[in-house]
Amino acid sequence: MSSEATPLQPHLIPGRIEARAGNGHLTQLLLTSHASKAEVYLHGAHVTHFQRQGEHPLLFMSSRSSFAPGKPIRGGVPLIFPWFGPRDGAPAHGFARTAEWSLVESSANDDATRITLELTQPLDSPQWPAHRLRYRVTADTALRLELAVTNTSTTRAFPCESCLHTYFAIGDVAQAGIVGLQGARYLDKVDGFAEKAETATKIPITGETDRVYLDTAATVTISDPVWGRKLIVAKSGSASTVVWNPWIAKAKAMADFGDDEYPRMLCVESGNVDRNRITLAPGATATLAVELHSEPL
Ligand code: TA6
Repeated sequence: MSSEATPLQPHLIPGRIEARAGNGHLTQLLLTSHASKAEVYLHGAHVTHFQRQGEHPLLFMSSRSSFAPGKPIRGGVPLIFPWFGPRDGAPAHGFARTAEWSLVESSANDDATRITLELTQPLDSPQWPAHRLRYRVTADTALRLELAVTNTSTTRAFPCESCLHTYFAIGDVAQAGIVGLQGARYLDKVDGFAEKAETATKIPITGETDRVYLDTAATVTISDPVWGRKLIVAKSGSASTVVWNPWIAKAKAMADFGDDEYPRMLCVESGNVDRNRITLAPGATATLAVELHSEPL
């Protein structure tokens, strides 16, 4: 399922929004603002880079990532829709992150550079009601991502999961900490999905960590003492926060992830998954948004 390719040229702005052949000859959009630069692939509407002037990159990208039709990109911000996690007979994390999206809008002002990408299924299919995804990426002093999902079916409700699966670049994950989730309940995927209560004010990462925090709208802060910064994950329209680091064994098991890369990344993901999944009535729209930036520690 993908949108008809639409011409890029009308939406390009020299020096602000440019297009080139990126890795794997996939179309890559370059966003330049006064404060930052970002890179976005039409493949999966995948943000692979965001960096403010004079700072470390905000996002981690695996040096082993695939860049090929039908394959997800490893790192940056995978766009997860309409299901989260594995699914019998289908790719993990849904079809949106391997679909070819279209550039439909763009703008650039003194501070911000913005694009909107779109993916539509115009008609109901046996699996899915008709729907339209519009993903707005804004580069300014922060990286702002807004995913609007519209159920364009006139007859069918659309139960779906969505998640912005952000890989943050970290100096050393073993010295990092996650603040903002104390008191939330989570499913511990490395302990048989056992439901637990988070008691830590600052959550350390000391091994494989794969947790789905539920019913939380909290802003999360990742402290990164090695790079002397904290990463702020503010969100709206999201009840779930997922925390993931593969650690050693899982890192080795992933072909598109370097064995020695796990210390330099941490996923803090914002969405609506598991019992936080949403059901869109015909004609309804739900918007999931995050604002991501770093500050000195
Ligand atoms: O969000 C955490 C997670 O669900 C982990 O269980 C792990 O599978 C990760 O996503 C990456 O999934 P992927 O399909 O991109 O390899």
